[in-house]
Amino acid sequence: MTAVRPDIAPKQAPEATRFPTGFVWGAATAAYQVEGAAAEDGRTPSIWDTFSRTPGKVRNGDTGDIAADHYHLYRDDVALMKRLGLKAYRFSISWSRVQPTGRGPAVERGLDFYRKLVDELLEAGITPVATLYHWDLPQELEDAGGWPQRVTTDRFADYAAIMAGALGDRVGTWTTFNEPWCSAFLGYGSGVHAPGRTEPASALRAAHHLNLAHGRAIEVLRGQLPAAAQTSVTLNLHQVRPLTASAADADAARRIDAVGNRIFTGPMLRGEYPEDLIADTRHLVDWSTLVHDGDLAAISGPIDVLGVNYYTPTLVSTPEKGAGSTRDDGHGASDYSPWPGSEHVAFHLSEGKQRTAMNWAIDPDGLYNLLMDASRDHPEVPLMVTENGAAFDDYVSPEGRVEDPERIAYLHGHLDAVQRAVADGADVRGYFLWSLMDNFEWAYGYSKRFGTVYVDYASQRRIPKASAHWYADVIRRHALPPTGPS
Ligand code: IFM
Repeated sequence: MTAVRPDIAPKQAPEATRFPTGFVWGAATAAYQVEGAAAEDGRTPSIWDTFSRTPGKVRNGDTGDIAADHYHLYRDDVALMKRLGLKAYRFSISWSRVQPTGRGPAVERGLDFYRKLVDELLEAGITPVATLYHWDLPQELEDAGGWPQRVTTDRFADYAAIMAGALGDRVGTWTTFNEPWCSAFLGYGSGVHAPGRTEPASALRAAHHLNLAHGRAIEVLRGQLPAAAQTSVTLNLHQVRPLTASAADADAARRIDAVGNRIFTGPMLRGEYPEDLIADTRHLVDWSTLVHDGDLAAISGPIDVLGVNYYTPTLVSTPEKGAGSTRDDGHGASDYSPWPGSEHVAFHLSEGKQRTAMNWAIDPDGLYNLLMDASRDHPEVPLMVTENGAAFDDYVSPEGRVEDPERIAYLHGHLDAVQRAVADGADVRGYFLWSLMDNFEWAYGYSKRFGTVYVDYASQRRIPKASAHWYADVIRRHALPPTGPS
């Protein structure tokens, strides 16, 4: 995605404009963040189980052992989704629950959980949207080298075949990876995510193998799923902005766009790695041996939908030598850039914007620009907003309510941005709020609440926040309320 967009000036959509017919309203979660039942029915540890047990890696020593106990409470959760009027539920599958060692035959008890979840959703009239991988690699595969090793793509293709066989008759929309950038660069670059390795070259190798695993899984899914099934990948495309108009800051934005966005969109949607990325990272990997003949063709097989996740823009500069970075990406401070090929780039907090509890600037125009950029750069593929939302310091009032006007304002602003992008020609097919309910926010543990439904972790009681009722109203109207957040 390009950094500066003088050609696209955001404008206000007329109030109460309805969303397109068929626009999908959903909410999303991920297996490790909500399921719990970490050692039940044959599940074995994933890299997140190991990482969260490593002292100092996750705030308060929190783990996903119990999380929101969705594994046991999924029926109640689906009933709640139905009451809120959700039309779709985006969930991910825990690989080590269905194929504990990441190899060999599947465990029926693990598959049964997802069969039952999907049946419950279908019964409630809610479309299931399954993601194969949301960051939780089986630990045994990490022990064998993890994503930096090419053989992991073989394992992923086998796993995709297992899941297509188990759920292909009832799940119509499949996503290979959620935010492979995080798996590669937070997992193997900065190490603030599992498996916690700090090896820039491994991060790049992981990125290529995640791309290849995506392509191979798409081929497997296509071969096994009914023709009407939709395949996709979800990327957290960075909406990169240079701090100033200087050439040095423009170069910082270009580098971050390369290693944050085009490293995935290039091979997946154009069948090539960007030349500037290869040049910027040549000191770390030999791309000519990393990328084998046939890889790019495999990676660029057609997909039906591109999922995009957006929370906040990325403001970058090339600081003078010796000047410090004010970086805070919400995923933990780091003394060096986790972005190979852009080691000297500094990250900044935008001034003058309201912030969420993650300290992320609230900037709906970033979503508008992201959607417009993506539809300009890849007009052949429809878009789906697969995650958008915000963490705030929610609490239960003495009356038992959770008022979250900031989240309502956030959602209103971002849905307005979606609507403006649609009005200006972007083919956006739906919106998934992150998250259905409060959950394990990775290195932040349970300290950050992204849910539109509050979870009291002591009792596992669910309390729909005011934003859940507001979102239900938006879904009912198929439009934003005319007067804005109440
Ligand atoms: O909670 C995460 C999710 O797992 C992936 N996208 C960003 C969310 C908020 O940080």
